[in-house]
Amino acid sequence: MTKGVLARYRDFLPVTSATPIITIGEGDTPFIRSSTLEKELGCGELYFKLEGCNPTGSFKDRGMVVAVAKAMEAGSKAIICASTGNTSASASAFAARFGLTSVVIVPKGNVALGKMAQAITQGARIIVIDGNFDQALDIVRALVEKHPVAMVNSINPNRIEGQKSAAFEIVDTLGDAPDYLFIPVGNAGNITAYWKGFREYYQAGISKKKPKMMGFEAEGSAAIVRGEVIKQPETLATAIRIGNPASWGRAVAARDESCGVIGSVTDDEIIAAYKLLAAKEGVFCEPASAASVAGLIKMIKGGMDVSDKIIACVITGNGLKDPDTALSIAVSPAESPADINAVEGFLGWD
Ligand code: AN7
Repeated sequence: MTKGVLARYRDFLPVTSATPIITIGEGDTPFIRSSTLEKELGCGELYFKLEGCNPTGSFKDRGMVVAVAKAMEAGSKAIICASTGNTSASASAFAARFGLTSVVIVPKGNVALGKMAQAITQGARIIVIDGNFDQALDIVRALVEKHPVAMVNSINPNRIEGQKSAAFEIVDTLGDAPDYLFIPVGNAGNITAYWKGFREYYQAGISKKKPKMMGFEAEGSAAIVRGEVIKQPETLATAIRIGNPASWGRAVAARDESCGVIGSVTDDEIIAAYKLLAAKEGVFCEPASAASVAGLIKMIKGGMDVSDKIIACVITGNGLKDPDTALSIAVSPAESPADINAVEGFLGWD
């Protein structure tokens, strides 16, 4: 049986004798070596951490399992989050499985189709606000001051605790930390969590080094890069369409302490990386997830030499979440009569 994050890493997590060791099968995701891009880009070794293989299709399950276990331990009957989609998909799955009520506040028109489908089918109480993620998060912060409901956004420290398990898994698999960790940045919880995980394993003597943390925001939402809150963030990578990252300061600390970079990539660069991952590696991710690889490509084009470096890119979510984006940039397939000769004609095989 799949152990799950709480059982596997309990010594590093805020687990007490009263914490329920719950799981939906999260964690232990594939860490695969690049077949093509490693050589084409000139990397020493290039790996992808496939977080879209978590049960609800994104890395959020790792943090949610800890946040929900601690909420249950404290006697909560309901959980609430603001979300660009994946947090709501994860929260509603845990709530459904463990008998809690889930409330999710999402921005109108900017949540990918699959994520909405998950939250709806898993029985969340969904409020679609006429506003963006940052406004949704402000509302959730105010609601939890007034009502007895547990907040499961990444400002809940238990979310960060669970998400750091992905860094542990990378070290457990590689035998040490990579030289560089490339990761998309939205609300900046995940870069915070990875950095915490790499630091803890280093301090425990399990790894000999710590990676440079390389976080990438979407250009239209690049608050950290620009050094100012963006009131109207824009990007087709809706998961990271966030203009006032909650873990801003901790992302900057991760960058500075690791001698890393927080940069930005354009939507065109995101889509180019998204297509490359699908077409050259067979990795179908959601657009936001491709920001990690887009950042790597941008840095290499800018002159960064990684020919003897070990690089890990976090692929945060599954491409099936966002079929609309996939189809909107694809060439429509040929339509043929149901006839072998016609099909051969289209294939050029006659
Ligand atoms: C696929 O679901 O913020 O920098 O509300 O879904 O930790 O925010 C999602 C974020 C990257 C950014 N990749 O991570 C939400 C939400 C995917 C994501 C991010 C998100 P953070």
